[in-house]
Amino acid sequence: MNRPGSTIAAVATAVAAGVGSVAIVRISGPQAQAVGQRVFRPTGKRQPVWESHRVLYGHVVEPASGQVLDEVLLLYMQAPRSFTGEDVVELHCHGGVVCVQRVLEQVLTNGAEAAAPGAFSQRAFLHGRLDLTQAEAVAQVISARSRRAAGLALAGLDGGIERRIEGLRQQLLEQLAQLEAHLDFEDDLPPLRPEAVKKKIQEVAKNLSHLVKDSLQGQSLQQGLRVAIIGCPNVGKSSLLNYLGGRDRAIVTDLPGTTRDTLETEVVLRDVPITLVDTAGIREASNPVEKLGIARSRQVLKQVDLIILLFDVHLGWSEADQALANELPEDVPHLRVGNKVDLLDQSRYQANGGSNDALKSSLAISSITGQGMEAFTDAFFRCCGLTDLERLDISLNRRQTSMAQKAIEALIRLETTAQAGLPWDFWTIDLRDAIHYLGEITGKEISENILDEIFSKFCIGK
Ligand SMILES: Nc1nc2c(ncn2[C@@H]2O[C@H](COP(=O)(O)OP(=O)(O)OP(=O)(O)O)[C@@H](O)[C@H]2O)c(=O)[nH]1
Ligand SMILES: [Mg+2]
Repeated sequence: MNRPGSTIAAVATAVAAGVGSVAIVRISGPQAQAVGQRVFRPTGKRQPVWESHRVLYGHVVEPASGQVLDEVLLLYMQAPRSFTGEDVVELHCHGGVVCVQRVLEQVLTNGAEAAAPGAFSQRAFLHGRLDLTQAEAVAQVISARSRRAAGLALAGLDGGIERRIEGLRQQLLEQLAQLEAHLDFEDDLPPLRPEAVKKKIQEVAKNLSHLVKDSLQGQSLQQGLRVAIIGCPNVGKSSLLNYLGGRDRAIVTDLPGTTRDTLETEVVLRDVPITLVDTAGIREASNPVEKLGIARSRQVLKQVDLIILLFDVHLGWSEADQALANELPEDVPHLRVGNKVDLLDQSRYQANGGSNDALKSSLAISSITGQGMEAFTDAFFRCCGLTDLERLDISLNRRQTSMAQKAIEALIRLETTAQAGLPWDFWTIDLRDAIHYLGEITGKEISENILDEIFSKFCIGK
């Protein structure tokens, strides 16, 4: 991390070869204006007026030789009215990688140091421009892979997480204050009822538990799910991938053993980003290429959130399907889905009293006609534990969730203490712990190294 009080600079926009017509080099710190003045030459004869929030037009030059490096717009924002809360100069230059690098180099040789990952956001936090949950939400907004995920992240940016957690923390602080007052001035105060205190604390714990549960769903929404389609050859795995992806991504033929390698495609189902993995049909193969593909299919199963076990419902559930079902990893949820339902002779099937055993215990779909896809999608989300996505308003990230869980654990310990009838000072220990963990979420009680660690996970320029 950069020293506090230093002036830092980095490219604040996405850096990708040949993409984007404009890129921004951001300079932040007490020397920002001085650095800007060293490398910037206004066009025209009039001296530029360095007023806050005013745009200047000119060139970035190499100061010694006067060599022009790029044509830019310069935006000066005086502290504290900037993203970081410090003096900020932004150079809006041309987006080519070479241009941007040359401008950044000049800035770095004229008084600014390279910004560490997350340094701008960290300064915004340290100057009170953002609370910690808002700073973390910035990263989430940027990396959102669906509209819904972006909406959820924006709620965090708007301070939704801070308000919710701070509200709960305040309730715990009130209880702590009460307990401490009683420890100090027991005789002067009306007696405290353990039941009342316990009830308040249980309420907070319940609230936190709901929030953690929601957040696990929210994280799936943010990060997306990884889902493998697995099954015997020719059951229609690649066809299902193509159907869900809305395009012919995988090769489909009527020959068993068509897919030889795992193949991934990104789809968005009900606003959740999903990586679908098509795999080689599993069977006893003799062809060495197919064998390798099958080994990969098995490998994939260990690293997914859900396995779709596909079989051909018009052929029925076979021994081979059962053998495959038996070897699925136990800790990954799986969904049994019968494909090619359009081939079932409906009239004959119903005349038999609907006695296709394979159908009874599974979902039936057709990857050609789309039949049954709605029910399949419902089951899909249920299986992943995503049942009330629509209701979600805020979601903690992983770090925040683990702090919330620690707070809940502390409150559970407190309950045991209460059950055991231990004196008030024992209660305050766990209560303090819970308050501390909630404070770590919002940044109200957080050590410098943890902050450094949080912000270092951001990328450069944020
Ligand atoms: N009628 C019907 N045919 C289907 C359906 N799904 C797939 N098929 C056909 O079944 C054949 C095999 O489909 P694929 O998608 O290649 O099957 P696969 O499971 O990927 O096969 P491998 O890659 O060989 O393991 C193709 O001829 C598809 O057109 C379906 O729902 N209904
Ligand atoms: Mg295939």
